[in-house]
Amino acid sequence: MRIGIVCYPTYGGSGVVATELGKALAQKGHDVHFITYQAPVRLDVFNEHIFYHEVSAFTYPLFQYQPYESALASKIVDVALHEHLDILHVHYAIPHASSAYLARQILNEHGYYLPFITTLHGTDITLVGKDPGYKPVVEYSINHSDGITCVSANLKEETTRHFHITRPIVVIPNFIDFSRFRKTNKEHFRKAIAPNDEKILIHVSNFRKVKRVEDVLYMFEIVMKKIPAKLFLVGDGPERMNMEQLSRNLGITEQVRFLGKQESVEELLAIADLFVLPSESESFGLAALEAMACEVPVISSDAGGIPEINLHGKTGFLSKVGDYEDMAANAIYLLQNETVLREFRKNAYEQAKQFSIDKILPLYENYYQQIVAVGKQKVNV
Ligand code: GMT
Repeated sequence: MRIGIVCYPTYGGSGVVATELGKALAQKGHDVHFITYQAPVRLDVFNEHIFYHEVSAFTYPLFQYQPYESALASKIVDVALHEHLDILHVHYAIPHASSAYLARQILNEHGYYLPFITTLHGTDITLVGKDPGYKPVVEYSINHSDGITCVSANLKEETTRHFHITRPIVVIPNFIDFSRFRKTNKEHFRKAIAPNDEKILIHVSNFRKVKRVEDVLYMFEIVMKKIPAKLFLVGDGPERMNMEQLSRNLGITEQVRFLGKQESVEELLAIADLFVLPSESESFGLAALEAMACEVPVISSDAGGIPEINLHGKTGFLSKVGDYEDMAANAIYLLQNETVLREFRKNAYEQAKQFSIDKILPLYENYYQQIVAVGKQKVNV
């Protein structure tokens, strides 16, 4: 198949999922055309089946805001006509689904029906999409997609709760590539970082408010009073400065390392004992799944789709959003019980296997085929 993929190319869950999906499809011989404003950060391989088309929005002094949506729709039309795309897959509804809709309408005038699938990832529904400033367009473009997928059952529920959806939504969860995310032996690294055998806790996020990174620090302060421990904070974003200040106020800077954005998170996960994810809202929690694939149990909130990944009392523990004391108690319990921790590590890995790319990729391929078949009957309707 010739597949167009539209996504956010920078750091962020939806862009990562879209890029990894595209790479996996290319490996299976599909031609994959990324249509984005910048080369996706995870597009780090050369493959004869991968193509990149840059969206460049012409600027003009009259524009207070760049009309990116129009530029994207125009690029989709251009790529579809020249590369003969069979299907377009847009990740994150805003503004990708409405650009795809406009492109499909334009192409239809050329006697060419380009079916598109919209994958909803999270904040495009739960935070931004439901805002009255965007809602009518988001709702319309979801309902006029040829296919709709959600990354978790919880996000499907949220979507139908916030929007009047008239078409079926298919849940296709995010996936993990075990060739990258697996436990490796990095004992020398661990010894250098934690020379006194301290336990290592890790949090990875984009440091937005919704991630509640402050709860990671509050819970860690309780944990380190009981157990010698270190905390890695990986990622960057709007809350980073506030979190640095908070760790100073809490007097825990010696034990906390802000590592910024990291290309090889798996190397840090290889030496971690627990992953912490206290989010207020989280449609899936890909970062937690990556940790689990590396045999790291998860201490998390029970927000959104997290319970679909992190099984309470098995692969980690769930607490109410904001209950960092409970998270600390759960972490202490696991860190003080080596046998239980080992069992949880094994369970986390087994659970992650359910989301292996080998299982999830065929779900997308089958769905594409189904949508393409229906689309073939729709030229000029
Ligand atoms: O908010 C983020 O973490 C980024 C956001 C995105 O769309 O780039 O992530 C969402 O999509 C990820 C991939 O499907 C999910 O793993 C995250 O749970 C989801 N984030 C939220 O729902 C807050």
